[in-house]
Amino acid sequence: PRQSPTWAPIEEIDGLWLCGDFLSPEQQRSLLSAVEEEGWFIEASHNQAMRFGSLPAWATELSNSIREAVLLGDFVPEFELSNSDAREDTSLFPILPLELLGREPLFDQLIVNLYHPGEGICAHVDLMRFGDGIAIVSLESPCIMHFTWVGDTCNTSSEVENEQPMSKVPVYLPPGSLVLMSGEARYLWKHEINRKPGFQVWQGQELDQKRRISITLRKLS
Ligand code: AKG
Repeated sequence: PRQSPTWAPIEEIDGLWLCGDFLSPEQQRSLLSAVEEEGWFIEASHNQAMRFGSLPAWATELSNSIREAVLLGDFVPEFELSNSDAREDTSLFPILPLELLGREPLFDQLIVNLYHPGEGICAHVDLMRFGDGIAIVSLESPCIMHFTWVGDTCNTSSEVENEQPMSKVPVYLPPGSLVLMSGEARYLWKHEINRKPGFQVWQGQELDQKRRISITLRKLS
């Protein structure tokens, strides 16, 4: 059995959870080898792979670990529950709504993205064809993902452009981390990664940009 993972809510964003120690260095190496063995990125021009339906065995294993990490979650003090029986009360389980955690399969769509230094992904809300509960596992370079509130619209760009510009919420994603987005974090906040010089600054330091691989798991709705 693995050690209890440490979950932290991102205070500004409802439904956004970060597990910084989701994968040990050894687990990260083994996941990276499994991804590399797929051969998706042998050609230098290839930087994304997508799978629907039945996922490679390593991705199913990863989904199982995500479910387990949520169930084993060690919460930060503000979520420590006063009564020891409270964890039995599923309505107090704040990471993923239980109906998401109990669905089978938990995820049936996989995207693996490979980013070279300087490359990122533009601000977006994931397509509505995917249900609630999105998981992103980071490997190799750390990065900062920025979140921007889109108000009470979903992802119609014309409406989004009319929103007041809001400050972005930076979230530091170390290698081996797991991000879970549900509810507002999934539907009402856009996420982006800008790895151009000047945007990946954390605690006053520009992050060293190397290759980054991310694994995104979602469920078709
Ligand atoms: C996407 O593929 O839609 C993502 O947002 C990926 C984010 C990431 O690479 O961490």
